[in-house]
Order: sequence, then structure tokens, then C-alpha cells
Amino acid sequence: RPSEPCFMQKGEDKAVFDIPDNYYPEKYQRVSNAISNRFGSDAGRMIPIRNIALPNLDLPMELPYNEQFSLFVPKHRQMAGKLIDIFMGMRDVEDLQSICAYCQLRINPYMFNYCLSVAILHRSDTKGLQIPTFAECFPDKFMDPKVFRKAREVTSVVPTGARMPIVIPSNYTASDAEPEQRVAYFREDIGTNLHHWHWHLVYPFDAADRALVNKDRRGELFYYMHQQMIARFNIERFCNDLRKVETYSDFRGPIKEGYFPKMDSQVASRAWPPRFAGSFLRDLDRPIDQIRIDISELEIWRDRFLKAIEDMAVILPNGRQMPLDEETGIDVLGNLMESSTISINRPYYGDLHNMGHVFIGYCHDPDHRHLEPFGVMGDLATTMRDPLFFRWHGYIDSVFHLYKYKLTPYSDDRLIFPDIRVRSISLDGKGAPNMLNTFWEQSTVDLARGLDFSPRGSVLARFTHLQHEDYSYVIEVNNTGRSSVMGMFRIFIAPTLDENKRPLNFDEQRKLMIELDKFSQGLKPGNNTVRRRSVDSSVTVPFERTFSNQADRPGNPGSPESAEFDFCGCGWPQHMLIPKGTTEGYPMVLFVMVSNWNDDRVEQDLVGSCNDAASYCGIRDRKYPDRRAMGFPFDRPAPAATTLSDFLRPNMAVRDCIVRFTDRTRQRGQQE
Ligand code: CUO
Repeated sequence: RPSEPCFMQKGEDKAVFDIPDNYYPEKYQRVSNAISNRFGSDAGRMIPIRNIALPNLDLPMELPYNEQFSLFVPKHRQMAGKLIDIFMGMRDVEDLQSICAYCQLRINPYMFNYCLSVAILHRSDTKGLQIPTFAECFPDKFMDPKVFRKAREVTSVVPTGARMPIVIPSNYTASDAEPEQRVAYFREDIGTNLHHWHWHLVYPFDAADRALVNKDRRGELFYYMHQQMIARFNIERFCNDLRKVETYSDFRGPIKEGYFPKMDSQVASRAWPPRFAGSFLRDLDRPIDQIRIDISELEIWRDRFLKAIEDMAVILPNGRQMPLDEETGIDVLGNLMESSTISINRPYYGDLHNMGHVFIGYCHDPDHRHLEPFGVMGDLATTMRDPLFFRWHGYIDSVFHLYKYKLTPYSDDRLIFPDIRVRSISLDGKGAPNMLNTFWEQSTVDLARGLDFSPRGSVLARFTHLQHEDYSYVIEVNNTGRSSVMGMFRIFIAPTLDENKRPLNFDEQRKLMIELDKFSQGLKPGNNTVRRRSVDSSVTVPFERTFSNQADRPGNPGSPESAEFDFCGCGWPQHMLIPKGTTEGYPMVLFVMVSNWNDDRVEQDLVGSCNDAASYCGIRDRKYPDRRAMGFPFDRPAPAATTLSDFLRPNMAVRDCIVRFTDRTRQRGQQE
């Protein structure tokens, strides 16, 4: 178990909290001096901890210290909501530090870490504070436990400076006999999982302070971010000769995918339970989690969603109907579906998405007779590892699409930008023109914070992930008007062939369009050449930020630069921007649209805010920086278009390109 809070500095400039005696749990109170000597003897600095009047922590303390914690379990959500309120309500940073010192040995570490991270992200006086990445605090949620045994060996034998990185094997969860294993590099990638975890940290489910939950277009972003994850996963599947995700819609049928996570929880000292192929969902009755729910309830909620979409109206708690309009309908549905405390009618529409995670997560022990915790589907930090995650979210996504099919297709006046003609888009990279190159790369993370045996110095682990060569977009735009205008550039990429290698029709293809970038740029009258680098994408965060909030940190804690930096933990990992492709070269089509920035922009001050991964994460304390529907112009059907070329307008352009994968591994930083 982490013997020091993960939020504390390790190593040379180690600081130790000087905790009031009454803060120690009873069992340690008699030996508090010995404990503070043990940890304080080599400390460079003592931080005095205020002895404050302690708030009532009964509710969050109901979760045992060594249990798993899940934000999908309603009871856990309530406990976490309460703890977030307590952390948010502390008068100043010293009081916050004090309550944390008190909680650290009493509150379940996963819940503690989640609630403190949410509070640090949202309190005005902690905006610049460092949050170590979750993979550093709880590496057991991201990798093969063999790594920890090796780390123990290395740290007890080899001195700090001479330690070689421990290699984390890739493809360790299944053999080639399991077709789903071909996309394990995507499901089990540390960066994609961290992004997903971080997204939910930025958008918490539950807190007394509604502003934390009720963020601009939150429900719509829930839909869009997950829709993009499914689209990205589908493309990876096509690249690996797998069929599109089959949505999980029959809650009574067998689940054909098994999943054996091969991970241990260091906190619970338990292996994560597997799910065997051919498992079924079963009614849940787990008093320990205060969950008692039948599958029929999921079905009732589902039918109510389908009815709402059919009627294009939802039922309010007072029994009245509220129309789902084209402007806010998706946002209302997203909030109802997720669901969070801003669901407009939770008693009626229930908790469909969260409970789906719970049913799947507990299908191996629905009545707790084997005393087993949930599987990976039950935890936000691990859920993406399971192939079924994509089938479940694929289903959720299909419900949102049903709503989108009800909307009127975009008319020319919403698609065309008069006077603007996009002559071409092309890719400029190292290799052949219009070719994207992908390969394996090995990088290192420092596990030291998350190890329970308190090593001194760093413990590096080396893991393998997908990567691509950086490139630039070159876009030729002609402004036939007489004055300069601002254009909003929207860049997407999609496959051209379906799983049977037949050309995709427009309606299928638009749902496989993944956003690569979105930015605004002035366009003078006449010809303009716009260059934009792949590393500046509005979808991604730089590689370093995915893996370590400590690295290359600009500014001092508390400064606006570092405040930006923390929020920016949310963002699709740059190394996963481009799908893997194939060794023969996978055909894709690149798309750009220039729309009128004057129509699309949101008036707001962005100074001091982080907006470099806004497409999937939004901007902290600000509105979503684009007035159009998320996914525009592909979020709606266009029945008049059979193919993508039918859909094109003068302010759009496409380019066929190839994604070529080279099956070689480079070290990070090494040039080919
Ligand atoms: Cu992100 Cu289900 O909402 O995993």
C-alpha cells in the first residue's frame, strides 16, 4: 500500500507532513512519534499540518480502505460526492492539506485520489497544483503485475543511478488465437486509458456544487467524446481485419467476448476478475454495494429512451413533455443517458449507461457469493481494456444516432461559406506525399510513486505503444471576396472501404469520421496557403503530458501557465492520433471544411485557460469553443449524398491518403 500520499514529493527534496497526534488512526496513536521519525529522518522539510475541527466523514468512510472503488456504483458515487464537497468546502489550502492528512490513512485510496483530484482541478486556490498522473499513483490499473515484482527486485538490489528500465511486455493479455487481441494495443494503451480517466475527472458525476457537474454542453460532449472513441476503435479494427464493433443491445443474450485482465489491485490485494466467453448478465443483488437491480430495469430505461427519441420529447418529473430540439436535444439526452446529477429526470430515465457498466462488471458474481469485486468494466481507469466496453458504448452511441437521424439534414446555407473555395488539402511529412507513417515506439514511465514498498529514487518501466511520424497539413484556400475573413478549419479522416473492402457509402463513412484538428485562421483576399502541424492538433495533448504532469512543467505552481497545464491532462494522446494502418498501406480519406468563424465562434476570453485539447475535453471554466454541433458537419445524415463527393461543397476538400505501418520498434527520441 502506498505508505506516503501520492501527492507528496519523493527523493532529494522530500518533505514530510507534521501531523497532529490526534490525526493518526487509533491503532497508530501510541507510536506516532516513531512513525514520524521513520518517515521524517531524511526529510529536507517539515510541513506543519493545522489541527482543524474535522467535518463528518462517516459517509465516505463507509467504503472499506482495501476495497475497489467504482464511480459507476451509485453508493460509491454518493460517498465520493460527499468527499468532493468536503474538499471543495475547505476554507483555504492549509485546511485542505489538513483534511487530506487526516483522510489519507482512513479513506479508501482510490476514492481519496479521485476526490482530491476533482477538488484540485476545480478549486480556485489549487489551480496550479501538481496532480501526478494517475498511472504514476496507481500503476496497477495500467499494467501487468509482473512489473511490480521486478520493480521490487530491482529496487532492493540496484542503487538508484544504475537501474535499468523494466520492460512491460506488450500483448500479454491473450494469445493470437483471440482475434480481439489484434486491437489490444488500442484498448490497453496507457495513454488512451489515462485520457478516458481524466475526461471523467474533469466531468464528475456528483457534487453538491452544481457548477462542477453542470458544465457547458456536458451531455453532448459525453456523446461526442465516446462516439469518437468508438469510431477510432472501429478504424483500428478495420486495419486489423476485424469487423465493426457489434453493438451490445440484447441484454439477455450470451456475451461472446471473454476478457482476462491479468492485473492485480495493490490496494485490494486481489486479482481483477475475468469474464469467460459466453457469460450472461444476471440480476444483481449485492448488499455490500447496496445494489439490487434486475435486468428488466435496464430494459425499461432503454425503452423510455427509444420512446423519447421517437416522440422527440422527454418526460419531465412533473409529467409534462419537453421537446428535444435540434440545438440542445443531444445535450439533454447525453445527461439523461450518462447519467449524472444534472439528468433532467433521473427517476424516470434512470441510470442506463452507468448501470450497464455495473451489470457487465459484476456478471461473474452477481450476488456476491464469491466475495469478488467488479471486473475492469466497473472502473473508469480500466474499462476501455475490455472489448465489451466498445460494444456497450457502441450501443449507447447507436441510441444517440437514432436521435440524430431525426434531425433535418444541414442545408446549403449552413454548410457553404460564400466566397471561400478550398482548392486542396495535402499531407506533408517525411516520406512520400499524402502518406502517414506509423510504427511501434518504446517509452518510459516512472512507477516510483505508485509502488507500495517505498523505493527511493525512480523506478522506470518501458512500454511499447503505437506512434506516427509528425506531419503537416497544407491547405490551399481561395478567398474570392474583397475583404479578409476568419475561417474555421475542420479536419477529419475516415476509411474509404468497409470491412468487406467495398467502398463505404456516405452514411456509414460519416460515422467513421474521426476529428484530427480544428482551428481558426485569417484568410486574405486571393490565394492563401495554410500550413498546420499535426502536433498542434486540438484533439491531442503532447506525449509528455499524457505520461507525466511533472515533465517540462512550465511556470511555478499557482501561475496561470501551470494552471493550464493541469487541466490539459485531459486530451487524446498524441501518439494515438493516427490509426495504425497496415503494412501494405491502408487507404483513408482526409477531409477539410472551412466554415465561417463569425458564425461559429463563442465570445469568451481564453487568456490563462487551456484550450489545446478542446475538441474532446472542452475548456476549463469556459464554454465549448465552437457553436456548431459537435462532430459538425458529419453528426447528421445527408440522405441526398450517396458518397462523400456528393456531400462536398466549394469550401470543402478531400484527399486520398495511405496509412503505412512499419513493424519495427523505435526508442522514443530515436530518428529513423
Ligand atoms: Cu466513459 Cu462509460 O462513460 O466509460
